[in-house]
Amino acid sequence: MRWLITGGAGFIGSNFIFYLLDRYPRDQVICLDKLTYAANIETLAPLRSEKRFTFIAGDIANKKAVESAFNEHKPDVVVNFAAESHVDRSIKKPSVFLRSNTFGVQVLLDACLKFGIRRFHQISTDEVYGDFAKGEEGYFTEKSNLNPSSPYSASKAAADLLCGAYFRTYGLYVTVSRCANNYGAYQFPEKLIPLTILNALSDKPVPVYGDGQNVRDWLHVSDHCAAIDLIVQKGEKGGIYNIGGNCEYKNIDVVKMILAELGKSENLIRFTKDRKGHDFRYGLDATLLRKKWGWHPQVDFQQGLARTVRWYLENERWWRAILNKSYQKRNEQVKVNILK
Ligand code: NAD
Ligand code: TDX
Repeated sequence: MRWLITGGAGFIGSNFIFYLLDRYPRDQVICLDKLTYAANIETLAPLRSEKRFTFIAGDIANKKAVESAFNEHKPDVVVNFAAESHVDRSIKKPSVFLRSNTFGVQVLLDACLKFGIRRFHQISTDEVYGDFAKGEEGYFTEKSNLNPSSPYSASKAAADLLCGAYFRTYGLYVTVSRCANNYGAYQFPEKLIPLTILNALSDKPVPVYGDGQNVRDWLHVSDHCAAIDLIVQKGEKGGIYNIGGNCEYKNIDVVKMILAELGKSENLIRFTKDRKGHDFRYGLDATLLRKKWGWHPQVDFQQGLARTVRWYLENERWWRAILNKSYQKRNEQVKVNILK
């Protein structure tokens, strides 16, 4: 099988590429990525001599670039991870989120129709359902209404609706998965877990928004990869699948667990001004995935978190290049060949 993975130089997409090459020794993987600030091309360096892997610099919102990649590489399946993914950035500057996360998906969907792609899978998020307020209980199922709070989650919700429309109107074989918060190796250090690890390592203050009581459901990235694989192989045409971690923690508790793992003092914690429109709790019901195929998370959070802390300790070269911005130079060298 020939997989086109968009956004594969980022956190989850790169983990999925490693997963695929390991699991399917006869498959080919093509990665199309714009190499934004969130990508570090060094993540994919171990694949430089891998004959089953091809990297293409390109923007999913550029129709010509997408069509030229589809035409040259003739993928069987497209899995779209490409997106602007950081909520705080979307609050400051929404436009690029609409362009990449919504318009980019429409460009991909059109290309799938034009090139007769067998499967298109859209990686979405639990954030499209909106949140449960403090004191409220409950879980969102795949049938819950979409009620996104931030420009990021609105741009993702719009893409989900487009996927549904391309299934209904054109009969395209589309699936969508909505996942909880991921953690693990290669996560860009602007997100809560890697930011806390790296700040604590250099004894810098660790920012906790508001009172730290907001809740997130955590899933190790390897469990997310396994779920995506299942959905791509077995998901129904037009199917939507929640991928939950069944692992809810308050932010303050996650931060304290990381500090304890690193042997650092809780005095590093700084409560800061809250995020605008800050979602309180998501609460994802992942019964469908469990009932259909017996999927459930394999990685225990405490062990997965300890393993993630260790990964950052052992891979200083990777994150140091991000902190001192030298990774951008490497990205720019590769972007010289960007599809126009
Ligand atoms: P990330 O920010 O680490 O990586 C995103 C990648 O997409 C980067 O390599 C970037 O260069 C690329 N990209 C951005 N815009 C592009 C464009 N226009 N064309 C081509 N490439 C582009 O993100 P992530 O955390 O790996 O998230 C991947 C996907 O999973 C996103 O769609 C996100 O919405 C979704 N998701 C993430 C989480 C999470 O906890 N991180 C949870 C649920 C869903
Ligand atoms: O410095 C911080 N301090 C803090 O308290 C940061 C960066 C975050 N937070 C809080 C905000 C959230 O309640 O921690 C929680 C997690 O924040 P993020 O890591 O920014 O993730 P979140 O906003 O929950 O969104 C993530 O999960 C869903 C991903 O970034 C999205 O791409 C995904 O769709």
